[in-house]
Amino acid sequence: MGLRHPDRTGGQARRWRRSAVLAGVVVLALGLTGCSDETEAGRVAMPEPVTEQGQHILDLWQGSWIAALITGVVTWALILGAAFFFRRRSDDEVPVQTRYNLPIEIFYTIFPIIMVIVFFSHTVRVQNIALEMDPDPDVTVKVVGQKWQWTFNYPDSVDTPDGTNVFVSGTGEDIPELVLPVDSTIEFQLYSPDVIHDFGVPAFAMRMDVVPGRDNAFQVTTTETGEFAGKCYELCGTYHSRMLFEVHVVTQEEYDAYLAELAADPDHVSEEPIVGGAYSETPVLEDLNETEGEQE
Ligand SMILES: [Cu+2]
Repeated sequence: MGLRHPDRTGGQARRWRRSAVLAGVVVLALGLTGCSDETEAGRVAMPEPVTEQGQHILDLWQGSWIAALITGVVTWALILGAAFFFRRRSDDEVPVQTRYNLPIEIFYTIFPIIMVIVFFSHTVRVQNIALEMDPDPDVTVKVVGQKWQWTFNYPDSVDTPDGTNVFVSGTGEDIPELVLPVDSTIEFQLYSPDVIHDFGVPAFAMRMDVVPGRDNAFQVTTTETGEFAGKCYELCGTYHSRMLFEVHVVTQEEYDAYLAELAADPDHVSEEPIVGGAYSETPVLEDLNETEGEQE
């Protein structure tokens, strides 16, 4: 004797499928309508990207959320649907305890494999875009992460016969500016004289470890002017939280004027880029030392 009534089974299956499809459509519609780059909700909490590479990273981020939501709806429908439609209805009628369902077994074997392939291929594609290096960038900045601030060198940026380097170096109380021209490809070459730091700007949707003895580098192509916050992303010691900097993306004229201004100040000029941590002994603020005991 069959344990389930044949008529009811057909109706149930249809109803179940209909609710699953409906739930999927609702979530997909919500996901797609909220998916505008204009709002933070649409960007799923990611900052508005101001580089070409950042836009690709945002697209990957949004696409992954949509795929994850669709997967979530299918999974929730299977869990809740199974619990509801195959629940025990009376003491006389015990539901079937084991039964093969070949289509579903094939589905949950094949579908995750397809998901992994899709996620993986898009991730690799965007990673390759984010790490692509133009052999001839418009600007090269030699970035030094040192305990516990940043030094930004602009080698060969000023027109002098010997290719003078200009630089700025921050301290715990003096947050440095990183000034970049808009619509330009910028290469960041990363140096650390001491421990591992991590150079990142949320608005670029990009960051990279700054590892002693290792030549890490990446490029961004700026698309918008503005002021953006940057910081160290690797817990690197006592004053890690002070490793902040400001990024100013400006017009080419403003950028040239800024470099000329630095070049006129002997405190910001050196023959060679300062990458070896000559400024790593930057004295930490006295008041920081005084409050150190309280912080710990
Ligand atoms: Cu650091």
